[in-house]
Amino acid sequence: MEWWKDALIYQIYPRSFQDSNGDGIGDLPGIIQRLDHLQELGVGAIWLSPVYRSPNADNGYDISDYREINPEYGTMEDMEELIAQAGRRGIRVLMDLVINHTSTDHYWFRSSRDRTSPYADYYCWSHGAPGGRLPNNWTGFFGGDCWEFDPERCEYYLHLFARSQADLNYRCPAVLEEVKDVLRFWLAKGVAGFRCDVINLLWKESLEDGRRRPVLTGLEHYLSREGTHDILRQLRQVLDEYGAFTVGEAVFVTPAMARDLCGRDRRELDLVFSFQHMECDQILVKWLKRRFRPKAFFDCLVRWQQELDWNALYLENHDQPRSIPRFGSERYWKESGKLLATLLLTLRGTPFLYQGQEIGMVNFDFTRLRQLNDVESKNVDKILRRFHVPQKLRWRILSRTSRDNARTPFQWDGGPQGGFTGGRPWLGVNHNCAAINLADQEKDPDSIWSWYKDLAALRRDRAALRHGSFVPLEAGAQVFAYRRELEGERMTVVLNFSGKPASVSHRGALVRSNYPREGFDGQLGPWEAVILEEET
Ligand code: TEU
Ligand code: CA
Repeated sequence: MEWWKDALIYQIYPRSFQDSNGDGIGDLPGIIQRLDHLQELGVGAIWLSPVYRSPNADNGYDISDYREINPEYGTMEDMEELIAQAGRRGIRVLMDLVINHTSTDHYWFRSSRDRTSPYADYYCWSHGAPGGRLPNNWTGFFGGDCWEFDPERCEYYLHLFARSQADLNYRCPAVLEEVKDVLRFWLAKGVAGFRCDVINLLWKESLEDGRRRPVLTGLEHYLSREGTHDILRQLRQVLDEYGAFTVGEAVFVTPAMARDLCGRDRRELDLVFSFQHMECDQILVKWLKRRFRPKAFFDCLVRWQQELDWNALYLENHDQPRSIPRFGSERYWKESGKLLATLLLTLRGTPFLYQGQEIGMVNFDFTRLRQLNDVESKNVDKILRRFHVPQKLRWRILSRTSRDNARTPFQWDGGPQGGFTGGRPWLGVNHNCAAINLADQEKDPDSIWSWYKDLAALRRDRAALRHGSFVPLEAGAQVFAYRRELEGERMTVVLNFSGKPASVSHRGALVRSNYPREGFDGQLGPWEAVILEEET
């Protein structure tokens, strides 16, 4: 059963969702306390960013034990309770599966330092090139080279991400067997599936030098290689034993590459998170931003809608700055927040909502580098310093792109620390929590939260909005319009991505507008979103 085609999926960043014991860190009991919120929103599944044991170099994306819960987040009993409590509310639980790398604290890695151990080949070890040079010229996702020398083994190990995230070696058959066991362990507990971290990087075809590129030299040796497809087909067999669902995060994929990962006949993944629409406002790398041009964004969305049968739809996650300041307008905060909600919930695919998006949370209001926590931001800062980039400019770059923008604690109410914790939060709560919080928005039928709830219900109600075909109507400098069509049910969505009014030729009976209006005459206000229905 493809339940995920009808569901709205909600991403939780556990560390920042709800703290239950005053230590300033969100936890599993905190999530349980807030399940009613998710049920009211109409969420069909939650995806938890990693909650496994981890030294937190990359907030859980560096796992040191796949079968244990990070004590900061609670116990295995809490996890089982969460699965049960969510289940009672009709909410499935998805875990984050990080299997490209483990923490260097994992006992596999620690054992791997000994060449005679059964774990000796679990990681990508290499002697290095003659003359004391690194094994190759590859560069990593967080900037800089991606090799680290281990004095105990006297070899280098590969890390495409942070130094303490060592890449697993899938040429060693035991590694895949270990991963299969991990899958079974969690599926047996009742987990409904996984979001698979950087899943198209698993197989390293060779460790030869890469073609020099401004970023990620070496990419051609490990991006979506055939070996990765083989691994995914093998994992699929385990998943099928439980009828489990997977969405894979696939970096740098084109629609054709995504089809190879999630085409129904391929028996690999169910869905793919792609990045092209998130790259419309960047130059070369995510740290260099340019002005957002809606047209490029619309064209990209149209291409993906047309080239994939079913998309994983998202505008935010824990790696991206918030969507309102990025694709919308803080001046028209409410209007543009609702417009982005409309886009997310009316395209063809499965919508993924990131915590805080439903109340229109915006980027952090930090003022100093030292308030940042993110390992990526810190690495980038180090690199910029090395190039003598002045502090002011470093701050300008990092404050706009830092992943911490999306990681500040959830703003439950306008009280101290936004209702997130009774203690000192691990990452600062935005001072705007008096103005942007759930408690206020729940009372307000005109709030962004109420709009999300209403649209989620509309989507459940109207088959055309879920399963209808996608027909692009207009993708200009300012207006994006498309139709969703299913067996005579025709719904038209018109979105004005601008602070200026617009006039369009699309007509129909008004189903929804984020402005108070009775009918639709083709005139759109700033950041207006309308849903129309063809009159029969
Ligand atoms: O992200 C992988 C990824 O594609 C990175 O490019 C990510 O976008 C990051 O911001 C680098 O620019 C996944 C996780 O979502 C991320 O949180 C982890 O840090 C990373 O993998 C390593 O596990
Ligand atoms: Ca806590």
